[in-house]
Amino acid sequence: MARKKTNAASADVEPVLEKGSTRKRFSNAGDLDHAAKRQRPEIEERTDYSRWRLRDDHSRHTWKYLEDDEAAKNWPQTYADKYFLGLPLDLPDLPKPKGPLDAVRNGLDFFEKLQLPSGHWGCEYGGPMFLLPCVVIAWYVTKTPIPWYYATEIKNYLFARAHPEDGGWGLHIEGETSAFGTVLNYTTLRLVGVDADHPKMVKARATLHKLGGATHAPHWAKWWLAVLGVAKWDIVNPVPPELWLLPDWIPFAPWRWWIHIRQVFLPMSYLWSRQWQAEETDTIRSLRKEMFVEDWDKIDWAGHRNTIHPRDNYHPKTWLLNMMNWILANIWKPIFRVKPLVSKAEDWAMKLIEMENDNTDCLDLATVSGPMNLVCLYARDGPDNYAVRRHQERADEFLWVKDEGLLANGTNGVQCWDTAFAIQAVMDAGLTEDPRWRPMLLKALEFLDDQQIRENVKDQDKCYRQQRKGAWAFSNKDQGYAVSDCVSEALKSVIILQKTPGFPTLIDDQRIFDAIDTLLTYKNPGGSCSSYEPPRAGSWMEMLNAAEVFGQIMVEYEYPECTTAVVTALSLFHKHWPAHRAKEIEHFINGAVAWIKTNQKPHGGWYGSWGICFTYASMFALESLASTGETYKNSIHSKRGCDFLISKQREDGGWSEHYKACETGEYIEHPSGSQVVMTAWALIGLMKAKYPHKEAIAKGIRLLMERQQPNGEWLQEAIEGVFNKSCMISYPNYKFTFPMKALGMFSKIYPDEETTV
Ligand code: LAN
Repeated sequence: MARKKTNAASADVEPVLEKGSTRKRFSNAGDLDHAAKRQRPEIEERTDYSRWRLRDDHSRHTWKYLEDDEAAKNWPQTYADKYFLGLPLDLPDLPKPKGPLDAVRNGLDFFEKLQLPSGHWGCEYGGPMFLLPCVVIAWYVTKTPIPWYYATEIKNYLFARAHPEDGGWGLHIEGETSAFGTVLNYTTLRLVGVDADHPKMVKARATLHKLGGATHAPHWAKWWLAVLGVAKWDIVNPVPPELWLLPDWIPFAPWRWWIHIRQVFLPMSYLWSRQWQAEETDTIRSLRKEMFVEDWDKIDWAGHRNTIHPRDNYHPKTWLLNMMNWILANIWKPIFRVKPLVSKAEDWAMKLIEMENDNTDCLDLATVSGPMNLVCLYARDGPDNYAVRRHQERADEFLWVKDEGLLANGTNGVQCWDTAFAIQAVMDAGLTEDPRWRPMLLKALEFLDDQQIRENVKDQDKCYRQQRKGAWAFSNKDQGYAVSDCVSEALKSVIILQKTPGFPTLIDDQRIFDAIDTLLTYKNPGGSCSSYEPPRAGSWMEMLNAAEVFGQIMVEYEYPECTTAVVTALSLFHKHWPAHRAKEIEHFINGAVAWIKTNQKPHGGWYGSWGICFTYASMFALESLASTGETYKNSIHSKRGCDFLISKQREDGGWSEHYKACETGEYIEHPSGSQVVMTAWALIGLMKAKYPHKEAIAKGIRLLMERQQPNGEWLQEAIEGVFNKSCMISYPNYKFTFPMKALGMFSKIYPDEETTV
């Protein structure tokens, strides 16, 4: 069946499994080498960038490559396509801003062009260098054909992101070369068809060998190599699915873990239990020779279970975990893993994966668990199972194409999150009633209306999910995981617009109450909020953190960012609906603000877990304090927070924090100088706190205006986001939304200064 011609504006849903017919499948699970020889992706120098289109099916992103000239002509590239692909937009210069509000207008003029057909803003969401390998290895072992245009741009992206000197890869795009990054990305390049004797591969391999070879990679990389058959399973520390059979009251039972580690551990444990390996191919045989410093047949696999390069060892395994691993590998596995127990554990693990399939239509939580689940389903059911094919199809939603090539995003997008901030930027500038921005805002509101989650998941208790009715996810309702701050930011944006004259009430009171009811479930005993769920166990669980490369991954923690978002959403709601659950809301807000105070560091700042780092979290914390009337003048906490930020302001008026701050817990300056995003965060914090010395703020505002381009845009600078302390992640839309918010706030607070900044 030929792919039907379409264009970005006609956002009809793609028929289920259409890809099964366009990306030809291998007809049987016979000799992959044979098939691979026929189907091995051809790698070209590059693809023709005028043929890529981003398709937006009600928020589901997929990049299409239009090989057919006619199809390309019928579906022209939009500004957004061209912008994401790094193609020239040829936009005229806008009138030079006379003041900050004009700068916001120019910014909006540009940003409006990036709004996607279903009303949201999207963007690349890359940064981590271990996600694309998850997708590609899963494709390879499940014999999912990789089209030449994917293979070509994967190669281009990974070559573009190789370290300029040693040719290796790090944990994330700005990180130093590590065994994790190099093992996984070298493997990926080989699997998409790059030859081992390509000069860049020779260089990368030499670096890998200097790092000790693949035996020195962390647990997650060893697991993927075992699945691929490049390593033997004995090199992988045990991941027993039996843990899922533990009664819920056990303090370390997996349902208490952070949702991401839970969802990654699940497929990991299933394949570990089965010691499943992909069908052997020439490439796999060759990788065994390429990736190790020792002779493959002589490697002491079990002896290397705990071998790890120091650069990858951000969170060394504790004595407790080492002891448990030893017992599991040497006593539990050989003696106690009797067949009935093993099958029961494997069956239950698969049942939990099936519930995740049902709840997300085979998309899954994020870019690690999705590909892993695909391999599990394939291992159990073979290639023609519906869920296998649906996973193969939906994996495309994790991919993104940019000027450097094709990468994998951290989630299936940033749709609801960035759309909420875009609306708030317009609101903070006082422009929501300006008819110029009405169509854009209305589309954004319609999008949030469409994306509100209307029901809890099926079998909520059985699969240990959090209540989610009335919530918004970070990306879209397909993924469907409520996050405290994503619900809050979206809810605020909806309330703001629906209370603005001229906007329709698309979301009625009952649906707003649903969101509030869910939000109230996020209250932690100490007053704070976490991300997906309230913590289900203490931080002692980090003793069992086996991932080595990440910190703070085992359980939920308390975050000033999430806490603030909830506080401000509840405050706004309470203003408009003073009667609904009023007591609880007041109690929630007071408790949360009290917690924010206890979370302040001795230097006056707050540590951020999702943005870099103290600048990000201090902005939120100062807003929390301001929401109950605590500002620079009347609150010692607010004053200390402002003084902290001011102490970090640079000569040119900007702020600049390096990602190392997230790893070390100390404020560290970025060597490349002031950054617009951090400057905006600091300014917003100061303005929320009513910092009285205008000149310092005006200096930062001037920097934001100077950095704005004549067409209204801001250029990409250093990476903005982080997770699990060690891994950075890009939020490219922040360079629009936060500077516009800061400029807009300034123009409202100092209306007379419009022309003098
Ligand atoms: C995200 C992205 C959004 C982010 C915010 C909403 C900004 C935050 O305030 C709460 C946490 C949340 C939802 C978040 C959690 C961790 C994610 C999902 C990510 C940083 C995007 C990618 C990351 C995920 C864990 C990547 C997969 C890696 C593993 C270690 C499993």
